[in-house]
Amino acid sequence: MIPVRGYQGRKVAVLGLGRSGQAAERALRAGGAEPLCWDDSAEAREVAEGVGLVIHDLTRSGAWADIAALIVSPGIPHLYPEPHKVIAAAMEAGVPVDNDIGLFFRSFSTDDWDRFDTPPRVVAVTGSNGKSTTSALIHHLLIENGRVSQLAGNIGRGVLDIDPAGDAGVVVLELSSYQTDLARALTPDVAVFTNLTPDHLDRHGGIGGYFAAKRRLFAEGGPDRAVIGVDEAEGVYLSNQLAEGPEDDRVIRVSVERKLAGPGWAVFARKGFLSEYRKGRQVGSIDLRAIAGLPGTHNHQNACAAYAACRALGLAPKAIEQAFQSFQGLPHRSQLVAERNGVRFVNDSKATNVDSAEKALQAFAHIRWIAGGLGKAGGIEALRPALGSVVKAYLIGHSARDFALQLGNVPYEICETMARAVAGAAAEAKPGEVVLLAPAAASFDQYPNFEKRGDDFMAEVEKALAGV
Ligand code: UMA
Ligand code: ADP
Repeated sequence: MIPVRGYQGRKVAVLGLGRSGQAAERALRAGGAEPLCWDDSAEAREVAEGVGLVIHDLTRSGAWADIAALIVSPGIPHLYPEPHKVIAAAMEAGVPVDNDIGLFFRSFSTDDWDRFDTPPRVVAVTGSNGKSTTSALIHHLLIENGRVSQLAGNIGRGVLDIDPAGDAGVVVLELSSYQTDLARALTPDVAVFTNLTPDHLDRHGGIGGYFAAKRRLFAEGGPDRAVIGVDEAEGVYLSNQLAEGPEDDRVIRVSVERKLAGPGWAVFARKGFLSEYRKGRQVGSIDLRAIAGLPGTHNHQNACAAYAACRALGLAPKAIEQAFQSFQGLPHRSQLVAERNGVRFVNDSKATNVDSAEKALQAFAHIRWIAGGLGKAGGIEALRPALGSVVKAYLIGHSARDFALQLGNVPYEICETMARAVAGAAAEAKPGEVVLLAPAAASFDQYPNFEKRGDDFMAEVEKALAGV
């Protein structure tokens, strides 16, 4: 745990008692502060009280006397669509509002650093898609090369839960726009921006607010190195703003759409080959096509971003190439779960919207596609151009019939359940084909979350293959 500095002997309010709130409470206490907790859920308050947390009703008037700061969980809106009433009251009372990320950056360095040959460094990854994969891949590349690395943030572990870093230690943080928007300190050594497509627009007052929240990672103090995906206008703008000129190698530009020429530092992938150019010369090249854990152009973008971040941390191209081979991918994202008689079974349950399902469909040829669930507005209409590689669709869940109407000429079967879909696809698949779960829909009609849906897919694959 990282004990929080700067609040010793002072009262600090904590709003939201999920993963980040609980970690913040512990870390504040460890730093000598007096955390006063609140959660809108009576059940969460009861559980918290049961484990000894101090509950303090932040909704009553006069709640803010003597409180030094309010620490807010990322899922709680502080501005749009409207400020949570507790946050509004804190602002009205002049109490500084912050989050666990701000506390982390204020508290990360310790007196021990005087004895370290190489000060610890923080790599922070943001962007609309590929954050988890890129963060996990950076962590993997470091560990495989004998470096000490810890992984936390939006990927599921509260940032204050990690251990204080030792000599040359690295912390890899996946940061969402909710987290970068509110943090009062944001000082990573290496910052990564993967890409930008519209998401979470209600929380940011539109796309401009969403981009502004992500840009804060590059503005507050400025990282030593910025790895920027430049395949959208926002990335081009950001890299231009950060660089003093074309030779400025504090910015490493990344593309999967074009060769990046010029005297600066760039990493790009074309036709499955990653290239690194610096000062006009090629210094690294990797064939990404055979890396099982990173299929598809979208994963090549993640590979380029992770490669660039690790180069900024001093890993050699060959060392990175070697470690790529053993990356298994993250569960539920392009996850190869089985291969039998030339048929691959791939779990991309995290493809909950049309954008991510499109990337999954583009990553393979000859697909038996399991899709459906709770569809989003517009259904799968926007996926039409990506359906050329689909041999047959096996439709499940609430939106199965709606999706069927939008498939054009693609053969389909309404299966309703995962069990029937997997059994049907496994029985009909021929060598060279891929049975792909990429639902293009939320899971909530049949499952508590996308993870449970992916687990069910894997269990059904195992059953289907046991019968072969
Ligand atoms: N709560 C209130 N009032 C509200 C809303 C929530 O009191 O109006 C309470 C809930 O009752 C609950 C707590 O707040 O007890 C939940 O807080 P939270 O939703 O911020 O969730 P945490 O458990 O703290 O998890 C958060 C991130 N969640 C969100 O951003 C929504 C996790 O990312 C992250 O892994 C974790 O911190 C550790 O850093 C999850 C996520 O869905 C995976 N992220 C979004 C995404 O990836 O799209 C941004
Ligand atoms: P995030 O953490 O940003 O949500 P993940 O790495 O968890 O990203 O990937 C989520 C889904 O988005 C995956 O299932 C995949 O289909 C898709 N995806 C992954 N990387 C990218 C990328 N670089 N660009 C677009 N889509 C991606």
